[in-house]
Parts: sequence; structure tokens; C-alpha cells
Amino acid sequence: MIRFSAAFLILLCSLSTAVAKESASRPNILFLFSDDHAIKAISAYGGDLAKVAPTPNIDRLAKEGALFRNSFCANSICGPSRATILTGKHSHKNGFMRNTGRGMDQSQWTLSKALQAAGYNTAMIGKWHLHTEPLGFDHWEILPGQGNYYNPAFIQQDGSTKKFEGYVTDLITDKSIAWLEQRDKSKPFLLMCQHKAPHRTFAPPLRHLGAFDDVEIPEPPTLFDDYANRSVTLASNEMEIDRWMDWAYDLKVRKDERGDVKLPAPDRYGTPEYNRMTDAQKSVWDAHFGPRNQVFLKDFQEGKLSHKDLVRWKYRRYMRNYLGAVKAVDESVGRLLKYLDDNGLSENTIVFYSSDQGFYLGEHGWYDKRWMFEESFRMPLIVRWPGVVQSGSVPEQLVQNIDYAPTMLEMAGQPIPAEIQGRSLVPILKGESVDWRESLYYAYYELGEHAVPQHFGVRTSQYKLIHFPVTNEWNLFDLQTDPQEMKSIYGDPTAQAVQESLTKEYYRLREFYDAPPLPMPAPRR
Ligand code: SGN
Ligand code: CA
Repeated sequence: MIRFSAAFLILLCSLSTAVAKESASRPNILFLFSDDHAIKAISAYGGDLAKVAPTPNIDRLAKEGALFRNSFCANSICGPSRATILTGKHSHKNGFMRNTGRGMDQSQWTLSKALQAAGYNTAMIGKWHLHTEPLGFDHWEILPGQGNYYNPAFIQQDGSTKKFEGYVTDLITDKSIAWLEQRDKSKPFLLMCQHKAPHRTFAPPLRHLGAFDDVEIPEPPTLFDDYANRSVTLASNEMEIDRWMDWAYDLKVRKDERGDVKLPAPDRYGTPEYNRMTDAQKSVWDAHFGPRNQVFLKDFQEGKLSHKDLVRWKYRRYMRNYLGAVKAVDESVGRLLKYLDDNGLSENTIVFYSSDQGFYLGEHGWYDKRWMFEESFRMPLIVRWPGVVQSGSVPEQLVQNIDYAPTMLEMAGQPIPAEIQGRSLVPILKGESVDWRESLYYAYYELGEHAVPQHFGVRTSQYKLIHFPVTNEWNLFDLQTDPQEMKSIYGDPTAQAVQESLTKEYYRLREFYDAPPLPMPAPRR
């Protein structure tokens, strides 16, 4: 028989009490993240769309936590936003400047590695998009690249790829809950649950087809923007609903290959997502879109639709599908919050809701993101932290995704490395008065997709200056008098003082963040 001395048993007891105390005192972190979710499509942020497309579960987080009114990204594109979140640094410092090119350099410091080393049980489930295997996670299961909506494949931790039947958002939620169930409960956790939705091609779960058919989708005032009074590069964009959103407009030349508007192509019905569905799933889809497409195509072929009618039709169809995908993301948030409630985890779990960038929902005639204009520059950010954050608070400070890593480190009681460029939001979350930044730096480096040029800029609470180095242009907006950003006042004699101070601030920020010289070289393909 093995005998333990009394002293050894006492030591063992006090150690296990210490572990239990530590995991109780260090909060869990549930990071709920989506892809391309514009704040306008979250009802807690208000606006016309919020009335017809409520997001009650995300709203619950805002009611019980803090909704950051002025939250922005550093570079409005997927991979770079994710790399910034994991490193607390602008793209030029973490090296992931564009979606294309090499994978994330994981030899550098990352949030997941730091929390894992600090004793957190860490998991990453869903869209990763950094072209590498996730590091610093005890468990991960990720979509390959952009992933698929219907019956998607997931890359497993052993390197194999497995296909699962179902809708991607539901599957990511199931997998997240399954991980929470079997996690190491002696440790606090960090779970990054990262959805693909509502990214293009805006595919809702089959149960939500038609969910928004009977509501009036409000039209943004800039749906027919003519791109006057701003950089010449706006007009050469390739993300306009009118000219660029895929659809079978003459049923011969251009097909709805990606499935943006869910019209049949002449030679095959199938878009890549359609072709992934089972026969039973296809028949639900066909029963929904078939008759609606027939009505549209009849009107179109009989010449009943003006050019503007066609844009409006595409816009409405895009929005209905986008909102259907958002509805499923909101349900996912609801399921995870319920899991926390049912398992006594709500009190000691900090919940974030965010998305990699915003998105154009018809503003400036666009879908997609990338530009420093408000709709894609803004990122939703809601944080619920029971006992610390005052319910329903709405911080006004200018915050950015460089701030997420230092925030989570402070929440977990970890030191913030000096190399991190962001700042912890903890003092703001605690409602403390804090000397905060008065301007944000922005940089966009891609050159190819959607024909958005490289641009850089600075935003204060009232003004925004955008620099287009390739065409050597500057745009300046007064966001108070021109919130839609329709007329640049750069060069306007009445704006001279503002122009000088913003230009100075732009160069100060570039130096402060140690930004590389412009223009940047073409991306590696
Ligand atoms: C895909 C989309 C683009 C989108 C990029 C980047 N085309 O290439 O419209 O801008 O992703 O999106 S699609 O036909 O494949 O849908 S990001 O969110 O991953 O940065
Ligand atoms: Ca995105």
C-alpha cells in the first residue's frame, strides 16, 4: 500500500485549492467573431435595417455589456484583420498585409500562444484564413481558406480534411459547444468561435430562405453614387452591385457563377454552393428560388425593368440572403450564451462579439469592403463582462482591432509586451476616466481584387483624411457635415486649417507606428 505523509497530503490539498481558486479568479474568454458583419446589420447599433432585421442575441450582449460606438479595423480585409487581432499590431508589423501571399509568420508573439503559456485552455473553431495551421491552440478545427456554407469541410488537427453535413454556422456552433463540454475544466478557457457568415456569397441556412421576403429593405441614400468629388479611383471599382455583382443578366454572357443573386445559369443550375447540397437540400432551395426567379426573369425578358429597377432587385436579393445568414449567426450567439447560462459559466466568462471588418450594404452602390469609408472601416465590438462592465454602456472612444490582444491579456492578468501597438480597453470597460488616443491610423495594401487601390489615412472623431499614393491624391471628409463621405473638402480654402492638422497627424501616426515608405510594392502572388 502506498503511504503519503500528512505534510505531503496538506501540500497536495493546498495546491489543488490554489488551482481551483486561480481558475475561478481568471475569467474565461469567449470570442465570438463573424466575417463581413456590418454594424448596420446589428440592431443594437440602431438604424433602419435594425428595425426589419433584429439580432436579439447580439443585442442581449450589448444590453448586458458595452457596445463600442467607435470601433474600427486597421486594414479592412479578412486575413490582415485576424493577424492584427492575434498580434496587437498593425499589418506592416505583423507581416500579414494582404489576403494573398505567404501565410502568417507564427514565429512572432501571438495572443493564443501567450494565453496558452499562461495556463489557459485554448481553442480556435471556424474561419482562420491565415494560410497556416493555428498555433497556440490546444484544440482547433478550421475551414479551408474561405470555407463553404453548405455541407462544408473542416481541416482537422491531424491534418486530414473531413466533410460535414449541415450549414456552416450551425456546425461551427455545434463544434464550439462540443469543445466546451469536453475541455479541461481545471483551467480557464479562451475559445475563438469564428464564423464564415455572412461573407459573400451570402448564403442563408435553408430554414431562413424567405425570412425577409415580406419586409421592406431600406435603401441607402448613396445606392446610386456617381463617385464625383472624390478620388478618381472610386469609379474604377469592381465591387458595384450594378456592374460587378454576378448575375445571369443576359443569360448568355455573364453567369451567376458565384451565386451572388441565386439566379440559374443557362447551361447549369449549379453554383459551387448549390452543387455541394444533397438532393433533399436542393429541393428546398429550388422550391424557394425557382418561382421567384421565374417572376423576375419574365419581367426582365419582357423589358419591364429599368436599369435602376435591376440594381434595386439585385440589392434586395443580396440583402435578404445576407440578413438570413446574419440571423443564423445571431442564433449561434444565442446558443452559446444559453450554454454559458445552463452551465453556470456566464458570471466568469467575458464574451466578445466582433467581425473582421464592416461591409457595404449598398452604400456607394457597393458590396465588399477594403475602403476606408465608414461602412467597411467600422467593426462591431461588444463586450460583456459581468461585475466589471456596466450593463448597457456605450463607450465613445476611438478603438481599433490592435487593442483586442492587449485587452485580453489584461483580462487574463498577463503582462502586455512592449512591442504591442494597441492599448488595453480594460480601463474603458471599467468606466475609468482615461487619457485615450484622439486619432486612428489606417492602411490598405492589396492591389488586385475588386480594384481598390492602396490607401492610407487618419481618422479623428470628426474628420478623415485618406491618402492615395499611387494617384497622389488626398481626400478629406468632415464626418459631421458629410457623414456619407460624398464630397472631399481637400484643397477647399475653408478647410485649410483642418487639412494641415490632419496631414500633420497622419505623418505623426505613420512615424509613431513605424509605417514603411509609400507606395508599397506590389503584392507577392
Ligand atoms: C473572396 C470574395 C471577394 C472578397 C474576398 C476577400 N470573392 O475572394 O468578394 O473580397 O474573398 O474577403 S468570392 O467570389 O470568393 O466570394 S475576405 O473577407 O476573406 O477578406
Ligand atoms: Ca471579411
